[in-house]
Amino acid sequence: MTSFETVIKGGTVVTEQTQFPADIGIAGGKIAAIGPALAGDTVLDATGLLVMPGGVDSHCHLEQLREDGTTDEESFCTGSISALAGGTTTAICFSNQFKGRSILPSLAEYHRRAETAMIDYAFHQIVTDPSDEIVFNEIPALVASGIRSLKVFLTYDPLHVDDRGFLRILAAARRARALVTVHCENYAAIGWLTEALLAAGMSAPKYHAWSRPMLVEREAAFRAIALAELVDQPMQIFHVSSPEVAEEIFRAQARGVRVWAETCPQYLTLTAADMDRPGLEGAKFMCSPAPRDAGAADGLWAAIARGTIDIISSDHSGFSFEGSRGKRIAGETPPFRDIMNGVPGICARLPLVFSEGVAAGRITASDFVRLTAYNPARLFGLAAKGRMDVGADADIALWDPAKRVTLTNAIMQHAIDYTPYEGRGVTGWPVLTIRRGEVVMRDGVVTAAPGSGRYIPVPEYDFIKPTGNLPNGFNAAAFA
Ligand code: DUC
Ligand code: ZN
Ligand code: ZN
Repeated sequence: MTSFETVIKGGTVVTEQTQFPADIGIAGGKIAAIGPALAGDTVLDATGLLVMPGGVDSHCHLEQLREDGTTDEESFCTGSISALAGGTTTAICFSNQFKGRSILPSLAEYHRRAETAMIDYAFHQIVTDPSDEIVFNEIPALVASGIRSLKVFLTYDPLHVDDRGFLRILAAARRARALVTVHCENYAAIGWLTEALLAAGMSAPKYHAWSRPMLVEREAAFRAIALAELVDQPMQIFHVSSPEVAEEIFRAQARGVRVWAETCPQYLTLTAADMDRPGLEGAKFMCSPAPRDAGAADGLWAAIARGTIDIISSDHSGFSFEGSRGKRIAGETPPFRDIMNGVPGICARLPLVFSEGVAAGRITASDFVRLTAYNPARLFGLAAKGRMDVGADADIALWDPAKRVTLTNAIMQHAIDYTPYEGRGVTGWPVLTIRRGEVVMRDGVVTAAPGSGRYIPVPEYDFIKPTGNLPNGFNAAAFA
């Protein structure tokens, strides 16, 4: 009888399709067998546990470079610990471009920083300045180096690109064969509303939501889809916050546009009312798009059930509440306009989705696997990740589906000084995490060595192929 290096025995294996009792044999960092009565040198008892793929978090801001030479507070090292504590083994993070500057040196610096990671990782490249040099030389070069997704911000100073710039990036992606991911909010509308709110003396964190209502997101999603359709370029819409935005995506998908969508736990669990707290406390819940009203989460779950939304990522953002690098970067009592947007969630993502989704009876455990590991891996071309198949990387999390945990910042093990989910109870918890066959977290204790994570270069893959449907049959992207 074959003896594997490690065997996970007696658990319930959950794939993106189904679940069944089976053992898992691991050899050489890969899943080598799935079946009954397997033997191994090391045996991990999974009796009563769910055996699921390690989470793939396809939207994480880790150690992101800032123009002043500093970085966001969450490093690859601390972010990895937090990820592994929460059952996530792979993340896709953001290399940044500073306007007027070349991408390639900051990409090289980002690679250097990521060498401390303990999770496996790929990169998205943020493109803020689509000059000729960037779209005709640098984007092809970075795609050749294994970065297959470009991120575009339709709002935010200084990241925002206008429609012409967006079209140039879509065209560059089509030529180079990369996916475009997009932050959809209307820049001009937010600027105008912000000016009006501040002029009216409405500067508290709760007015962040007023400055960017659902309409500005829906308009930008509609426009982004139309422009992607014009170029015939596949696209993923990030952090969908409301069912009305999902509706636009549904209509595009129904007419054959290659557009996919993610949402995040903050849009399934937080509301605009969370930002209405005394003093600056509401800043802990400020992210963009803004959390909506209480009914939005039900609408998003419906969009998930319908298949409009494919992924639930964290959009983990490393901004502490205290100190001068995070939420208070502009001082002690800044107006909402000057408070950093984003909430931490790389650890909390999976427990929140499991609890609100599986334990609450909204989705099955297979749906959970599909939304948090299988789909993110497939849609971003990470062939070895997010699946419980022979030959896949042995990235596995053992979950106790009945374990009750009250979330605290200490449990998150991130570098950030708060969690927006403090005191929230969840049902279901990852008790052991395996990355490429190695046990790297047991009962909250992370044992991975810094630098043991690996960069994943992404080759061309099916989802980034254009459909061939072009207005008038003219492929403008071949010329501009
Ligand atoms: N929104 C983003 O687009 N990125 C980081 C955080 C946020 O809230
Ligand atoms: Zn965004
Ligand atoms: Zn983001």
